[in-house]
Amino acid sequence: MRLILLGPPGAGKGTQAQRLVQKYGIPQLSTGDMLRAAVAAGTDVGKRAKAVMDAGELVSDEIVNAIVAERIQESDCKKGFILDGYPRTLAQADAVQEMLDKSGRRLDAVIELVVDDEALVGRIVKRAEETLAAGKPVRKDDTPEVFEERLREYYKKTAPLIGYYYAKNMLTHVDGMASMDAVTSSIEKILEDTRA
Ligand code: B4P
Repeated sequence: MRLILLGPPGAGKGTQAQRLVQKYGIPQLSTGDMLRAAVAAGTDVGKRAKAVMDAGELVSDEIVNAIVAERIQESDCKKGFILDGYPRTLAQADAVQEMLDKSGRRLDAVIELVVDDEALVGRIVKRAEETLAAGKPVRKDDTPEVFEERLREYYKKTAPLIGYYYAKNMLTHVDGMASMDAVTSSIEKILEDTRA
């Protein structure tokens, strides 16, 4: 199964991807996690990405496409994968198509998690407070100010993907305002229908 989870920052893409990993046994390819790992490891990619991520902007297509192209070739992706937070631009969507075409594979579903802006900000503030209370380091991009920029980037660069996948008749919406369990059930239902 090959799936894209689309949606604004804080919509719950990562949360749902982790649950689908448990159920379907396919890997979660989160570009956010990969980039944060590169920053933590101090690699060249990490050094180039850090300031951009801290400012709430999108890392360059060149960097992100390269890390996904490499990751997708690993053996655990043979059975399928969940793309979480990727693609985020039209150029990245074209890159996904190219990667799939090269290997003769296709996407099974593109699922958009729909959540209103006010709820998104509330979730991010809550996550920052909970992380702080647990004595862990808070993500630099989880402040209300940086979050505003992440949302602006989303509407400018990522939202056009909704029309892109709609035109390909691949897009399904899920109410991301519902509880985490309800969102998971909706996604699983879509995936079962896709496979039927
Ligand atoms: P990401 O790591 O992808 O961060 P995100 O969009 O904020 O996360 P997500 O939607 O997964 O929300 P989550 O489940 O955590 O990106 C971070 C940065 O990396 C970007 O700003 C960019 O700089 C860079 N980047 C990543 N990919 C890139 C790309 N392809 N191109 C360029 N740059 C890229 O959920 C958020 C919170 O909500 C959690 O606390 C969760 O518990 C809560 N929550 C989830 N579902 C809920 C529900 N149903 N109800 C209530 N709360 C819920």
